[in-house]
Amino acid sequence: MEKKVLAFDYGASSGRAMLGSFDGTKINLKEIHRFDNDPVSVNGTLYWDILRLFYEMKQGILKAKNGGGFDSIGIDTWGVDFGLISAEGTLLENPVHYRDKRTSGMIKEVCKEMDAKELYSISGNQFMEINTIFQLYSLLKKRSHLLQQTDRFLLMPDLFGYLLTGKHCAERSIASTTQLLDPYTKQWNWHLIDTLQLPRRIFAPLVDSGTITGNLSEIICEELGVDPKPVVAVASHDTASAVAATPAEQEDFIFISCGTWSLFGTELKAPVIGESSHKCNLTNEVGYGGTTRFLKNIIGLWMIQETRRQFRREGKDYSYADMEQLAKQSKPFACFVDPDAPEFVPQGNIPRRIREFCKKTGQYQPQTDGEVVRCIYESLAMKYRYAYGQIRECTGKNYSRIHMMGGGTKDNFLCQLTADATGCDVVAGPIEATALGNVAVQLIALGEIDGIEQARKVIKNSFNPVVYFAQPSDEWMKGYEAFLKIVVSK
Ligand code: LFR
Repeated sequence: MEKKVLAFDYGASSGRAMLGSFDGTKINLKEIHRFDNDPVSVNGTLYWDILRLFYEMKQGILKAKNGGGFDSIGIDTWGVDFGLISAEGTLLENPVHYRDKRTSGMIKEVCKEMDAKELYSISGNQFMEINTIFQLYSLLKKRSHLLQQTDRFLLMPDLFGYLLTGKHCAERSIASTTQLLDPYTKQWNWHLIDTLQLPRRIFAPLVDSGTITGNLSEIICEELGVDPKPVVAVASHDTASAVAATPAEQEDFIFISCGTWSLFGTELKAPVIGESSHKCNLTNEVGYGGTTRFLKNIIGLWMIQETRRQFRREGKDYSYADMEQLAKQSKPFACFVDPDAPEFVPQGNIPRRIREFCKKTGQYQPQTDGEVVRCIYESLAMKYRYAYGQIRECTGKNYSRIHMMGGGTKDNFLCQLTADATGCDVVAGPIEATALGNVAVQLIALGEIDGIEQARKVIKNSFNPVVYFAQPSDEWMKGYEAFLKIVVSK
């Protein structure tokens, strides 16, 4: 009998409900519902519109019910963000967006309690202001009354799971984006939590990816007219789901999960935490089956998305394809930025910040829209090359190809630039890696697929990859040297 599972995949700019059907050899994915995820700024704080997002989840469930039913539900989302739940089970405020300024300066504050070297050695996470640890610390320092009223903090996929089932849990892949999880034991890092004086009670019980955490609650079943189907805590960090779906044949592979962020890394059996990984600021996150995702978190297509919004604010209604065309028509290697410079994280006028960055670093300042976009594309590709070198240095391994997955692979220009910059062939796809990973882990939990290796074979069977062959050149070499100067010297 064909199994049907419902995967909710929430990204930082949009979300969707995908119905995955499995006939024993292939997964067929159907998008049944898509919606925007627009954060809302209120009195200077940037929030996620959680009730709207939950409303959309209910619409997805209704559409799945009316389209033939489903056997289980799984949810994956972006990392680090969370909701605060009171002892009565209510949400105390809207979850705050990781791009909100509340974490500004918090790395320094936390490092007064525990020095950066020790913090890295016990967390294995890349230092980024967006991390949960810095969000919670800012709450403790600036709004401790709110933390006092909190019974649990639930990361986004666990929060949606709670709204569906009434059960609290912390799935390990998403918990590993907090910087508060021990990467070796995969338990909450109580020593760190106590050092920062965060209340222990707010940390929910941890569960492995693939655990059935409960059934749809009575109230949901009644409201939507559905049966109490199981909810599976999949590899609920979107990156973990995407990597679970990598159609790799070799044990050692490089992936780029490419969307709002670009996650560049590899899958390992154990964490790599040492001086060079600290120097390179690489992260160790937990994957399906307790694997380690060893990666660099790169700002990704956010730069393109936010630039498009700026162009729109200026009355220029470009599509992504238009922007790609403009970039292609512009002169290559004119200037570079470090996409991960802090000024590119918040919303706002990215083209202006690019020009300021170029001015500050003594480079040509891009004038036309095409030049701005070309600068973003090439800088991203250069940053991939940079991360590639760091991953090789820290793992001591060599890799022959890059698996590029996610929505960003629709962008042929970026795929080709990635191949040319890194000198590695790029195998692009699946575009829907995250949803496929979500579906596959549900199918494993339901006993329909026999483990992750079989899941990867099924996924490989279910789509056609596109290969971009590397065409490295002297121009790329020279361009990379120029890029290194601005990244290292800024
Ligand atoms: C990708 C992602 C990254 C995380 C960033 C912010 O969608 O989940 O892994 O660092 O979003 O949460």
